[in-house]
Amino acid sequence: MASEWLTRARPDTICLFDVDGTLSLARQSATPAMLDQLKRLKQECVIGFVGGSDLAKQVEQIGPDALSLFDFCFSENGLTAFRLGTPLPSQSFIAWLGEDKYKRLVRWVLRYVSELDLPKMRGTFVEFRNGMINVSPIGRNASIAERIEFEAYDKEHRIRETMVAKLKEEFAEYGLTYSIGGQISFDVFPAGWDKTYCLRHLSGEGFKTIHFFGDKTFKGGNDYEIYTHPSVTGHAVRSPDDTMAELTTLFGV
Ligand code: M1P
Repeated sequence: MASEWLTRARPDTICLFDVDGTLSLARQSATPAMLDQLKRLKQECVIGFVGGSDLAKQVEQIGPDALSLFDFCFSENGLTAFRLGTPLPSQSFIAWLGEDKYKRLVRWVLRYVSELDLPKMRGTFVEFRNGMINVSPIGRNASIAERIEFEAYDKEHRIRETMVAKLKEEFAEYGLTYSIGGQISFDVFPAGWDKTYCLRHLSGEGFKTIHFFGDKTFKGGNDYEIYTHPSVTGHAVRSPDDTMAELTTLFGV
């Protein structure tokens, strides 16, 4: 058991949280009530978040104290990771895939997106991150209202699902996973670099119970793998309010 956790009432327990839809509404800020509850929870056990987004977006949502509030911060599924504010070793998507294969992939994506006829298109169709790329048919510059519109349009016209199916066919030999975790995009990363990736950073910490809370726990959702992992006690939530209610039930905080 790492000595840093001995001040917690349950030092062998960690609670991990997805961000969008679990700690906050999609791409919005966590409420003061949620942050207060997390502070109370931190007296009970160790806490961490694990999201698909990059750290900058998570800090925008959780607030400037994100790195000190959470004992573990896992961005891009844990490909970028911090323990008590200190960076942990990471791996990179581009080093894993190689420039040539990456170029073929990104050129295909941009060509495919250029031929879509969507009601609205904005900018940044591919976001290059450390551990993955994020592909958005409408573009990452969409406003909150445009996100909501696209999500509804996508539900009806299955734009992302169709694109992912075609990518799987076209790049079958690449060994990639495609994960639709948010409203306007999907993440692309090496098979196995899903949210379970973060668990390797916890080995040696002495945790007997690893709770995970997420809203996309269904098969195909980006919380599914960690939610169903044999070492994890998974909790499916419907919203940040639901997460808060579950924490009150489980920990009395
Ligand atoms: O955390 C879930 C997802 O959040 C964002 O998705 P979107 O912009 O589509 O709502 C992205 O940061 C994505 O990478 C992430 O998985």
